[in-house]
Amino acid sequence: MKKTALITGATAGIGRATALKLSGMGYDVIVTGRRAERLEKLTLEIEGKGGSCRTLCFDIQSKDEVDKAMDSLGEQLDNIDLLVNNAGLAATAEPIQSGSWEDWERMIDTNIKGLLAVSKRVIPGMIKRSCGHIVNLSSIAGKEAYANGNVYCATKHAVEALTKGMRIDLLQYGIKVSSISPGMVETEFSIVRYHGDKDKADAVYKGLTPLTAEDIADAIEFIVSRPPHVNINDILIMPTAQASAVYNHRS
Ligand code: 8X3
Repeated sequence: MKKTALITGATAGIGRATALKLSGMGYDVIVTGRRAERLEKLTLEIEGKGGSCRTLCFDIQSKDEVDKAMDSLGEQLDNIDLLVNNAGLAATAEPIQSGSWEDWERMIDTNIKGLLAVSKRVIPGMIKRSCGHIVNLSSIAGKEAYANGNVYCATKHAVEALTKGMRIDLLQYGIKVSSISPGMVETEFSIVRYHGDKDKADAVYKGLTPLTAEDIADAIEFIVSRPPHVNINDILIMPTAQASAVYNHRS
């Protein structure tokens, strides 16, 4: 029987690459995001390759919008085999003394509360069927704090704690819980972090070869294709030119 995967934040970057990868592996995919046009484009691309794709357009920061979208899935909500909690962002790179409350809330509401809102609706179906797999997108920022990372790092540390807590609570139901923790990946991530300043975003990756969204999708393919008795707890994945959150080798 075909499996179903729900991928949040699939309009771009890692979420989009993961949706394409999972569809290529034979999953029926449900892709979520705020930008309807991009979701439609992704659907056409997946369907053009013979895959099946359903879109849910909502803002993950709103619990009401999440609940409405999840309700619209009807029976399919109880039959999600794989949840990839990808939606997340860094909304700023300011020191703690000058960060804005709005940016902090956006990160907390997306990276922590959004992940919880979607998981809360998907987990009951997994429990009913005593199977399922949740893959949370963490980050090197979930392992280390770095200058000007403050609240973003805190949200990713929270994702780490939630991954561990979910794994313990869901153990008795045979539900796998994994995380993947990337270092530098060149996507729209830095453009969002620097509020659209492309020069600042480009400077982050200047002089080194960052990871691509496809590199992360490849690692997710590995995580989800292990045999039933194997769970990958976490993959910490960095560009060769990055040794830690702060040590990079630039040419
Ligand atoms: C994204 C990677 O290095 O900006 O989570 O924290 S980093």
